[in-house]
Amino acid sequence: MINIRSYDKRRAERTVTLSEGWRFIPDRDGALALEEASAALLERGIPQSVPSVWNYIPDLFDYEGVGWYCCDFHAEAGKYKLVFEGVCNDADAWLDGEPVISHVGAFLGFASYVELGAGGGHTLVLRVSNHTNVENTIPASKCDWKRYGGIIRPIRLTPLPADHIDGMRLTYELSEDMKSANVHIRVEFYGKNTGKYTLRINGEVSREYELLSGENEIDLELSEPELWDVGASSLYSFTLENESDSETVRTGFKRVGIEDGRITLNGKPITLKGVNRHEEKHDCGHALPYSVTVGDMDLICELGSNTVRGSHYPNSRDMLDLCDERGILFWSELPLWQYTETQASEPMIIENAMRMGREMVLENMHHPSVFVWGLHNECETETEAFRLLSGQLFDLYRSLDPSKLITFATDRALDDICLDYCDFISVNRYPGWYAKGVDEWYSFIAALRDRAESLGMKDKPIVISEFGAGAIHGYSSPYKVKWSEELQSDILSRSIDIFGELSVAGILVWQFADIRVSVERALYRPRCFNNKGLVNEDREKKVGFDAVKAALARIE
Ligand code: ADA
Repeated sequence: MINIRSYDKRRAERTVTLSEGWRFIPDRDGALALEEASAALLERGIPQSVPSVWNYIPDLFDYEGVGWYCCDFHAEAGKYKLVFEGVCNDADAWLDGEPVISHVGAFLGFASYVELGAGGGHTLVLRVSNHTNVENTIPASKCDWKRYGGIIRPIRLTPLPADHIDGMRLTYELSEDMKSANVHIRVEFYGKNTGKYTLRINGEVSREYELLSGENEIDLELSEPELWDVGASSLYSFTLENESDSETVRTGFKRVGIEDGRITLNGKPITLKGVNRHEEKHDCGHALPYSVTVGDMDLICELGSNTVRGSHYPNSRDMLDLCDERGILFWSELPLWQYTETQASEPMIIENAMRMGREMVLENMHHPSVFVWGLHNECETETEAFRLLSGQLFDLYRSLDPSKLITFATDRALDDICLDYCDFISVNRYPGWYAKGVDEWYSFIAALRDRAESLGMKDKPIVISEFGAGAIHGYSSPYKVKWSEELQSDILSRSIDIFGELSVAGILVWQFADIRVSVERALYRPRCFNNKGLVNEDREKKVGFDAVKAALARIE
């Protein structure tokens, strides 16, 4: 198994990030073969740096289809690991004219081992497609965000010694009193016979291991681990190294659970407070510079959040690292957004959802911030087809990573037949904005509690995974008219006060920032943005930001 990311300092120092010198051409018919595309890239390729989306190239703002990228670089002969941290959506890659890897599915990393026969100049070519349809792609063409195309996350090339390790996977169990942790490390050793490696924990030598060719298991006990917690980010690095090779996994120890209708973190009840956030900005799409992610996290912390829902797809390593470091819980989900019964019965969707779900878990499970895997969002979970798919995904996540919770966001909780496939019930609802008044929350939550009790799920916590209202930044109205900042602020703070009265287990505002949406939604999304952000697309605060901050501070 090839793992996607390595935090290892020594490997990072040798790693080349292929960020400059790229060229791009659109392939409007999607008909070009590698040779033709390579010639066209040489002749008229548009200079690009990577990560980026193609939508900001003149005339390509709404372009959906196929695009070709190439990059010339220099490297010595030898073995390398070539890591693609994410493209939108599908990719085929060739190195010096030879196919290296194909991958289907946006927002997930993939990697390949490559052998460079000679040192000198090399060429990497990528065919990227952001094609979607309503039948069998994930995401589908129906979604409430802009369908960007491009290489949205870094591409890295790491030299590997002839004998090397890869695919380090760490799991742990905390003892009942959380005073010790049993740690299991699985790692592949690629070498002829055996390899001597030293294990370091936070830089300190722990002990030596003789790894055998193939898969190895290391078990150890750690006493008195400092727990990772909200606002207290104790991180541990586990490094296996020798004179020529090293690999590191960074993680943290925590226990999430459900007790008496509450979510617990390290044995203590916690109310989730925070935002839904799209990894998007109006001038760079999903290819966010690190500085933007840091700025977003500063605002999220300033709001008094302890949780971010990465709606609606797996987020970048930058974002998860920052959540790990700042002690912010993270909810990770697949972009199965408003899928229908028909889609859930489509073999290709089921196959891709299962594969992408597996990839999401294996890629992100070491991040201590990740506390819950999300199955899907606002799907037809009143149907048998969704019961089947939800059950399959639930079993997959639980078996791959039993240390985290599982949920899905439903907008039909009173009819939902999949609620047994979540550890806490997550509801999306917009009283005060799309329908009825904010006070509808009282009757809705009462009805939901009755239903949960009748299903034998009385103790399942209820989290408000989405609520909100739109506001155009700078649009002020004393009458609190639709789209005014005052109305948004009012709906949000009144809702939060009601959630406090009703003692819900979590409150996640829709949404952190205004985002671009797909063009067919323009007639009911002013400016072609989803304007329910607490900040606008330039991260300027709306009136609701401070109101939400004050309201969240009133919640225990
Ligand atoms: C849904 C959906 C979000 C967004 C929101 C809205 O709840 O999950 O992605 O579209 O509605 O703004 O209406």
